[in-house]
Amino acid sequence: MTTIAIPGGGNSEILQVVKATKDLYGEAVQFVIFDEGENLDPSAPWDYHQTSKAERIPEAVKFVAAGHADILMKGIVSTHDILKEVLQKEYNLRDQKLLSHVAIMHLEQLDRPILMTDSGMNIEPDAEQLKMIVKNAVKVAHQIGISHPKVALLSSAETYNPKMPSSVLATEVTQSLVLEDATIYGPLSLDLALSQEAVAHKRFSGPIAGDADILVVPNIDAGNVFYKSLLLFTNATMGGTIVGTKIPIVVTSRSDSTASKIAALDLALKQLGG
Ligand code: COD
Repeated sequence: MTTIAIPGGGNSEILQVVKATKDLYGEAVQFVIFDEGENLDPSAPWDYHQTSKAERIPEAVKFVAAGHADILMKGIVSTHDILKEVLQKEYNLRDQKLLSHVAIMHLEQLDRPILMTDSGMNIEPDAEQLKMIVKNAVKVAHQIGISHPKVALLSSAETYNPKMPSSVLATEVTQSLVLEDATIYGPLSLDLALSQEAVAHKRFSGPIAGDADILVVPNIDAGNVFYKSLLLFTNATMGGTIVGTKIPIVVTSRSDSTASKIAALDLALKQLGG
């Protein structure tokens, strides 16, 4: 049985996700909600803990840190607030030196899921931080069954340009990070990372050519604009998790569809080996 704690989960959007997840997984999952106000639906398939508005995040994180839940999932609360709480040393929730955001994207145009990192936590990573971000994402790729992921370090073009910080960052990481179980390469533009047509058109050749499994964005702004563009203008299903912690953390945003919220939860369950 997997227990999922959700601060700010006592609302109709999260209830929909809870019900849909229970339909999929049945008794294998249970939900514990921490929220202000009365239980919206006493017949809902969740345990409801009524707290003050200020205490819902700390109470949920304490619950997870004490080992009572396997996954922490963000309800309708701020991402910044939940991340700040998780980072508090007293909870001892860090597993890796750097925590990072990994999202899964199911795009209609591709026959495989793509991971994207970090569009949700680290704001402006330097090369050392980007290497840790890559390692965290490679681990997730292995957990979802991609044994040798191709990791594209995104920039605006495929060439080194000392005036373009993302290309400098990508070059530094490509030159200094070698993993046995992944191919890491950049700078690469998004089209050359994902589109065989673009690769053919530009006559590009390289270790990654239209077949990336992991997209690494240079900073949170690039990642967030990319993520929200897909969300607004395509039928992509996408969900994010924070990794590098002892337990996966599901990060959804209010505007995500129920399908996207379930995709995020599914990604977290796979990280547990479920
Ligand atoms: N991994 C491990 N430790 C970290 C990390 C990390 N990614 N980030 C900060 N820390 C540690 C620091 O070393 C320090 O010990 C402590 O946490 C506080 O660090 P600060 O002061 O640099 O950071 P905060 O507390 O102001 O903010 C950390 C956040 C993760 C909350 C911040 O980076 C943030 O707001 N990120 C964006 C989140 C967001 O808004 N996402 C939604 C939009 S996409």
